[in-house]
Amino acid sequence: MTQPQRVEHLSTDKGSVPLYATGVVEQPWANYSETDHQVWSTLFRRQRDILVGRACDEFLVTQDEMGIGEDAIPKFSDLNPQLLAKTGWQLVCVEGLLPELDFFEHLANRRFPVTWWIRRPEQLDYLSEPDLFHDLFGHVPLLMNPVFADYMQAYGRGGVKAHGIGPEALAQLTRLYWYTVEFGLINTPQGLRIYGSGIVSSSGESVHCLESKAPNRIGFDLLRVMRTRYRIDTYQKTYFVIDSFDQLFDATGPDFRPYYDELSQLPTIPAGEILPGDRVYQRGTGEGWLQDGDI
Ligand code: HBI
Ligand code: FE
Repeated sequence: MTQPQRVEHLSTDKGSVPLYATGVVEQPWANYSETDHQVWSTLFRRQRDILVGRACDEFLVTQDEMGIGEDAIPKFSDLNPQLLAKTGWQLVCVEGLLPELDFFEHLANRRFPVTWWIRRPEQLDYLSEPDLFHDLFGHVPLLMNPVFADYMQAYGRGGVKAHGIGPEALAQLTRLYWYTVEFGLINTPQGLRIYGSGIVSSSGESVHCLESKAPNRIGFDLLRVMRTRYRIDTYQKTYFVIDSFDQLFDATGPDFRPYYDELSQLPTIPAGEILPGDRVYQRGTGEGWLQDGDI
């Protein structure tokens, strides 16, 4: 274990790029300031309010079950026993974004890297890189769900393979993560619900993804997803909707090698495009659309 350091940005001609760090560190829990704990509490309360009726039950139930509370930043060492007992996953503490292969290897071994630092009060609404709130509030609850937990491990194993195949395969597999783990929606008898961590950790996008008229909501199709480009700095133009976590797990069960071969012959799809054959969902929460300009 090395001492944690705040990961800084590097100014380049492409803009501000986060520096990657590989180390697993000890969560410096005693060093969190009162402000850090307040940021956690504020974000936690705000998101839990917004997510009732918007996040899927699996997410809300597992979050309660885990014992993540609003009072203070949780200690990873307090969460690990429940997680280990339920699905065999464990949290490891990291300084920030990891190189892809390191990230995949953690997932393949049922370890989820959680960033130790939390955003500043002036960054409550938006941050371009994962922090503790995004990782812990957004990603960790569903690791308590057995099917989702297996999907994440399978994804990590697939990532290690794709990394060995080449950059195109890696880009295609990364789109799958983006449109499921980060920005996925799920269809339920009550209407569409959120499960993606990039959405559940964002107050604006939690509403936008379900209630705005602007984005497309398209039924999940593996190869379609792997061809769809995305932006990391705006709300998504398209969300893909699964019917169940079993569907997701089953669709991604086969070896992806033939898919990569097939995809190498096909063009990528711009984020906002609808294709013939797409199953487009017309409704969000079932409470009607907001007016243009509401969001
Ligand atoms: N590292 N800590 C961390 N968290 C991530 O979500 C993450 C990462 N490294 C790479 C990465 N995500 C992406 O490349 C995903 O596409 C897999
Ligand atoms: Fe994330």
